[in-house]
Amino acid sequence: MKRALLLALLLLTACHRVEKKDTATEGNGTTTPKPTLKDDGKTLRIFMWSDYIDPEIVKDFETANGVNVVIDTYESNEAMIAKLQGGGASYDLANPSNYVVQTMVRAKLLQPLQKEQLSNFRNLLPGFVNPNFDRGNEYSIPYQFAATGLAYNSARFTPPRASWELIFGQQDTLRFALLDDPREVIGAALKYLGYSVNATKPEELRAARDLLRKTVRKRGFESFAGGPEIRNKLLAGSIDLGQIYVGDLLQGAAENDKLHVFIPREGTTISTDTLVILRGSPNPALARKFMDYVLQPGVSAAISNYTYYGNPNARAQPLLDPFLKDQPAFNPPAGEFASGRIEFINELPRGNPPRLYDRIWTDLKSR
Ligand code: N2P
Repeated sequence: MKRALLLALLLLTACHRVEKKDTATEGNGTTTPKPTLKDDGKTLRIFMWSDYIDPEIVKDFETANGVNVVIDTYESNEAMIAKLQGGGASYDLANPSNYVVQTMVRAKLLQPLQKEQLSNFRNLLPGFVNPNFDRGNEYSIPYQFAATGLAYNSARFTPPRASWELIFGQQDTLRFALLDDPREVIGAALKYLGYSVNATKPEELRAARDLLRKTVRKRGFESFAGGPEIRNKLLAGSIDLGQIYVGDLLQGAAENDKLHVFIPREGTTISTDTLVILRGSPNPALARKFMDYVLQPGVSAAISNYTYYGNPNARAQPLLDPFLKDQPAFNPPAGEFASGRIEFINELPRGNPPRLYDRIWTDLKSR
């Protein structure tokens, strides 16, 4: 598809995104639980990362199946899990990142998805099947993958170097925002310090904590925010730099060519976001039907062409917009993984490490 056509399509579809944000909690990226609705067999409820699906694709599913799809959104895995554990909200599907799938299994939040019933499962790229975080794909299918970068608006500021130093270094004049996402923020600090995004050594985590404490004390630190919110702050000029999931920025860059994103030279995080059926799903059959639908090559490609996120579907690859294939942050070259520059966030070993990460995050958020 030509870029101009893509732009026109984006502008058209941008007007009717399906996600519903609850205004009562605007700002923290989650929505308040709705009273549990009695299942009518005709409603599919999805809890998903924000700006992560093409509304037309959802509409087509509704029309083809005579059902209603309700999508609520979140900005971090932690917020999603907290809401599910808080009860009161009842969804069929959720969209966790690879590194919290087992956490959710242990918390008894998921039910096996019965992948033999998914006729389109075989369309997936082999590298995304039977992943280390969910052997046999018992609970999850890959949905899209996402690297995280640093973004700016060149109408206001152009960074002299593609480095995390712009945020973590000595400078104290740039205004910046960080993702409201603990593994991303701690991961970026670890990467800047030359450590793994999955570091578990207390001394490495202490160094990241000290660096982050200094960082949020800088005059230029504006806020922790969700990806779409950071994109909007860059557009509005209220920040010079923003840590952001690359697709969230590319969605904005399609509408404003002054928005840019780069992978800092020290490296960055990447994760696969999945679809899972929740244990309390009122309508698991419809949930499975939706999963099989997004595994169709045309549907899968349309979602990535709209959201600008990485696509795990082999048969969707020829249908992806060429603009995306040229984005190094969309499809990082294999060498970037081999060198460790781009690192998958993994689940932390159980025991002390998760507590250390939690403590760093609570400490930062209370400042
Ligand atoms: C979409 C963010 C998806 C990437 N707004 C998070 N892993």
